[in-house]
Amino acid sequence: MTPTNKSAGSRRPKPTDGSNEKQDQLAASTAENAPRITTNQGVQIPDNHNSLRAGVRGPSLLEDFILREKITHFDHERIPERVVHARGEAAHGYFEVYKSMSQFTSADFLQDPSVKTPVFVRFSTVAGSRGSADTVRDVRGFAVKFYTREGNYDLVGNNIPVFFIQDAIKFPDLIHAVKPEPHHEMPQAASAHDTFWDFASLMPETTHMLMWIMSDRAIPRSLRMMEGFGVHSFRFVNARGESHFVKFHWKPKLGIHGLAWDEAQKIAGKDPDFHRRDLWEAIARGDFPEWELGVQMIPQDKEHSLPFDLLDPTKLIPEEMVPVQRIGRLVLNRNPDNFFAETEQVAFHPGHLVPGIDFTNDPLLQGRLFSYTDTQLSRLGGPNFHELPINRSVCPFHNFQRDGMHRQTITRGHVAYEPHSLNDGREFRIDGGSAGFQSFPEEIATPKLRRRSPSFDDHFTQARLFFNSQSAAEKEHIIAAFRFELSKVAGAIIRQRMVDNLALVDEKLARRVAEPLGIGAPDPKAAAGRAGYREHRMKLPLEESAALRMADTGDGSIKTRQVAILATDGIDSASLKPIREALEQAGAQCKVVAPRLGTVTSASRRQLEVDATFQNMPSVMFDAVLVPAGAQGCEALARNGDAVHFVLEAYKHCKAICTVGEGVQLLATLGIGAGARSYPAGMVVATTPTTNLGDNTAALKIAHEFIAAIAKHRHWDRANLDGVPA
Ligand code: HDE
Repeated sequence: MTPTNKSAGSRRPKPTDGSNEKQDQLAASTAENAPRITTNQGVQIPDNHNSLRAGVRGPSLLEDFILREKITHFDHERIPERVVHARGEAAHGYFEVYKSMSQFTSADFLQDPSVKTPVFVRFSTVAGSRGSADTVRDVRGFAVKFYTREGNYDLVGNNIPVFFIQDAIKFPDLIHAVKPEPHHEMPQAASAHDTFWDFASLMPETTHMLMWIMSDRAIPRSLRMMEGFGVHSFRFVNARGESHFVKFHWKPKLGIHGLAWDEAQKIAGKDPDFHRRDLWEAIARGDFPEWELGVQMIPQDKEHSLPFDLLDPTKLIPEEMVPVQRIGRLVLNRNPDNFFAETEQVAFHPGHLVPGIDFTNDPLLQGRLFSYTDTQLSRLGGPNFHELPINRSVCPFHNFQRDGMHRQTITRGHVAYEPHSLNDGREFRIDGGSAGFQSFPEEIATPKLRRRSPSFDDHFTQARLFFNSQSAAEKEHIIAAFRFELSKVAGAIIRQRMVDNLALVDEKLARRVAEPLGIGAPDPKAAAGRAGYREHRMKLPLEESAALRMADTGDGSIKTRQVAILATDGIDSASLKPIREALEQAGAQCKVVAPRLGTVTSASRRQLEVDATFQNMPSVMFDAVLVPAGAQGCEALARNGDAVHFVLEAYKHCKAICTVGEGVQLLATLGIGAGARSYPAGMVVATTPTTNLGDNTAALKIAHEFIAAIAKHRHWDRANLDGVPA
């Protein structure tokens, strides 16, 4: 089968709302396989199984241009992976603004609620290679390319609103420290090693971001369940040239949810593509992920009204101080056709701006403005990457840039400069004037120097605000994460330095982290005496910010949640049916998990289709577990180590569990039997005799309790989790 130029786009029904513009453009470059195989020059290939030889047993011939072309192309199939954010996945969709933002910005895509702007969004981890696991502890990239009618606008953000460093000049050091160590290239996609913590402990400005990265934000349950942030302060500029500082937020409709750390580590082995698969499958079955775009705006003349510097990317603006206005909606509704052509070749750049949006002097952002084009030159092999189908703007582009590697456009005429007069004798200048992109004319009268502003000094107050804002369970997770990471650090001196720094955030936090690390008590004075320490200057008007915790976020639905139904021969399918129906009606995805594929035969001789086995989809792939009734089936499950482990592990990872009738037997290892007076949070144990559960009212009551338990995401406050063997 060989690709032809026939459009693949024609297979899909076309939306009529305008969001189709990019899809139509891509269709022109999309190819289908065809039943005729040719060389790249179009010559038909007679035999794709045998190279040209001198005799059937003789040597291959150099003149075999068909063999040479095929192998040469194969040899060059790889391009350098991104130096950071190498592992990613992407989707197409659209953005629509709720109401005109003309008061604040002239950006065309933020004016008219009836316009749907096509987007391509790429999510990524930062430290790992292209083939690394999805669920590693890391910040996630959240890069959005808007194909607006005025050109491409890229909002290249992360799922954490602050960054490790304040100045771009430290970025190579940060990345060298977090990437695998240079002598043995270990560990892959992990910050839990000496070089990262050595750097972090010597750079107190990393402290705020460290708090976030040690939180469950860094191990998202799904890419569909995380926030996104522009991180830096940008500018909105309206038609009158007035500027507001703006911070961008993406708020996920499904709430912000994390994995348990033990679960994340196990998934990294059981299904390294966990997030990629989750995103792909949700879009494929029509559960389109959604985010709202939020903005925090500060008028230009209020630049210095906050107790910290707006230009400092290690600081966030608490939502209680400047509320987030939700101004539009992002929907991802189409998977890419080809990973390499789209997800790999897409080139983002914070400098891809449209009129009405501008930069600020954030020294991290300023450095990024250089880096992104530079990196595409080596990654995509030349200056024409804007011509790749995924990177082309949907509006036309013209200029006198010419030639270079892989040029696609065939520009006619003999003039490649301006001004010129050779076309028709008239003098020709084609600047846009006031119609073009206008940089905000900020006045800058200041000496040139290599120095950090003192307004960037305080590295601990916002770290403390973040820690104070967490729920009790989230705080415990942060402490556990610090302990885990630092326990992997061989240098005791680094562990000590790190907990000394943490004592400047919160002494109790530092003491708790230090406990199992075999080092001395945290010493805030030592930390304060080291280079890089700056005085705490910031006076925040709040002690905690509810918007910074993950607990109780989202619309409270269980849409797209994965529920495992444990089954084997002899379970009671009648008791299962109404609960399963209620779960599916509420938007959950149920899968029957059994010792083998095929079908299981229920107590009433019904055949139940099996979706997965205990081995190929263990409990870490699910959000909740349902154990149906049935004396014979449940006895068999209780004797099956994999089934018991499934439930234990789900319990340990604080997931909702529901057992019906005899299903309670699977809880024996947890010391939970039928008739217990109370059950741990998130456990729905229906002791109703199996036969009575055919009664819909009883079954529905159980279903609703179970749904409420799943909607809580996780029941983090279960007691004695350390005692559960899983
Ligand atoms: Fe990036 N970053 N970055 N970064 N970044 C890249 O560009 C860089 C930073 C972010 O899905 C690279 O095309 C510097 C902050 C995302 O393709 C590179 C600095 C934030 C992606 C680069 C930063 C980001 C990148 C590598 C410090 C959040 C993936 C490949 C000055 C606001 C985009 C590429 C995608 C990718 C440089 C800091 C987000 C090398 C020098 C802060 C989401 O150019």
